[in-house]
Amino acid sequence: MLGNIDKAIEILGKARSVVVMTGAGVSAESGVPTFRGKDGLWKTYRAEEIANPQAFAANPAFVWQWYNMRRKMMKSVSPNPAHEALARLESGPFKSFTLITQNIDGLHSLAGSRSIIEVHGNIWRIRCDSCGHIEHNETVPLPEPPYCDCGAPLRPDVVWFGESLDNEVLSAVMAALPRADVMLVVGTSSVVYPAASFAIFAKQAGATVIEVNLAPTPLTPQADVSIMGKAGEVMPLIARGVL
Ligand code: BJW
Ligand code: ZN
Repeated sequence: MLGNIDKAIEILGKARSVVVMTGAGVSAESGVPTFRGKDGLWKTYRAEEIANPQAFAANPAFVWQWYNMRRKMMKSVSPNPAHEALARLESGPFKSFTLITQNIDGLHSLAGSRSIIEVHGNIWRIRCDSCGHIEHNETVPLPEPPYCDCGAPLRPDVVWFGESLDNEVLSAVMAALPRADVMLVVGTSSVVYPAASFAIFAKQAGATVIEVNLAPTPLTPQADVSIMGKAGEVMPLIARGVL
């Protein structure tokens, strides 16, 4: 593992433009359960069965039970050394540094990262698909479901299966990827599209891909450097070596 960390430090040391992509594994050491693997079930339902617009239309109360449970849990957690190391890395000697996250928990922002693109939304915003109302809301628990003034049920402002990513968000991602010298992919299973395609796109545009994960993923064969380890242990070593 140390050899590959040294390689990652050397590559990042020469980079001008860095794009980081994070997933649930980065928040795992803060106590936020990941989606897949042994933690990925809630009342025997998979995330795919709850995080979709059909489930919400059929049973908004059920979907809100899941979100209330997760909002309560996410309110009680703090950034871990992986979030903190990524925030420090942003102040490194780079021309540009963009952090793309699939996480909706807001922990990168709490850790001090500034250039963040949240591709799957944020659990602390709720919105109305009927009238377009959107608000920041940290109340826990919310009614199941909460209702908009227009009478429609409010939903979390997150991206569910079968829904498109926000156009402005995608534009920001597509502006960052082709410029990347290095694409650092941390704690994601790389199975959910289109997010899983971002590292492949960056690699095809010339980026060196570094992956940090506890286990191999579908991206691993394409990664130039693969570091198997805990994000909370590996990222501080990388940040210390680069800064
Ligand atoms: C650690 C660690 C530690 C643990 N240290 N590492 C192309 C091909 C195939 C399918 C599709 C495709 N295009 C679209 C699709 C359909 C679908 C999809 O991708 N399905 C696949 C599952 C097959 N995609 C969509 O529907 C997307 N929309 C879309 O494409 O729109 C256009 C379209 C519409 C209709 C039809 C076709 C196209 C939207 C996807 C939205 C995903 N939303 C969720 C929920 C967000 C809200 C919420 O949280 O409530 O996003 S699902 C869930 O998965 C969440 C995550 O962001 C996302 C990714 O998960 P992540 O972060 O990778 O977590 P895990 O748990 O999977 O992995 C954790 C990793 O960490 C593991 O590898 C561990 O080893 C590691 N780890 N501890 C380091 N300490
Ligand atoms: Zn409304």
